[in-house]
Amino acid sequence: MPLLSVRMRASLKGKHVSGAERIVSEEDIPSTLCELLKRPGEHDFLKLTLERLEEVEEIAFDLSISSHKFKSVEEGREFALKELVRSGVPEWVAKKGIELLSKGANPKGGNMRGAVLLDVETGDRLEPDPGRGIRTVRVDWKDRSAVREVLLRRGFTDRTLDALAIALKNIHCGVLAELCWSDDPDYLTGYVSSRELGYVRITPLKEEGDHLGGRVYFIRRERVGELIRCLERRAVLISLSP
Ligand code: PML
Repeated sequence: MPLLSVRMRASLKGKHVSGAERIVSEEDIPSTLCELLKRPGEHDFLKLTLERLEEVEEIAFDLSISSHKFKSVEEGREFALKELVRSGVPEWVAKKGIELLSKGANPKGGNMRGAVLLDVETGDRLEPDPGRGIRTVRVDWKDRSAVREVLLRRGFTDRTLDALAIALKNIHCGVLAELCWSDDPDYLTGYVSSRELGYVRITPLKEEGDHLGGRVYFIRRERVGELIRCLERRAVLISLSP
């Protein structure tokens, strides 16, 4: 059965407020649209994109999840640094990633819409447009409601559900390690993920009220073109069993 990517993004006064994506069959389009239209909260612009997918790759959910709580942002970020180093990122490159997210990675100030790509060897930024960054799209869970139920039962959140899917696709495409915390000023949990360590949730990675956040992907320069194509173009569905 043909599958479609359904993407929603909403903004208020030019500022991004909400985004979501589903990969569904034609018959599920009406219910998916209703669900996505309920999500954004206050907005003055909303764009829906529906796209028929030629090819969808299925991958298995094969990452462990762990959660770590700290008393302060300093301790949380110190732990994130250690986890990035344990994933093979040189300490100074990992520090640069943390600093970029904490100060706002957009060269024009503030957050980026997409992720920063950092060369693990030189620490150079490799996004073709550093104001936009690279967005991991065309990814979803094969059985979203079953995975959601399991994650919520374990005390995780809807954000974990979406972030975990992105982290899995990133690793599948060749990202060596990822660092992420939200730009939502009330959501203080972020994560480091890599093939070696799995999905490592860390609280807090930012102070309450802080609007700065985003994603940094640590990658190898020689694979950058192939990696960007995979992250932005290849459609991936994640299943709970192989
Ligand atoms: C988690 O709770 O597992 C971390 C999710 C980070 C979400 C980042 C985002 O929403 O942009």
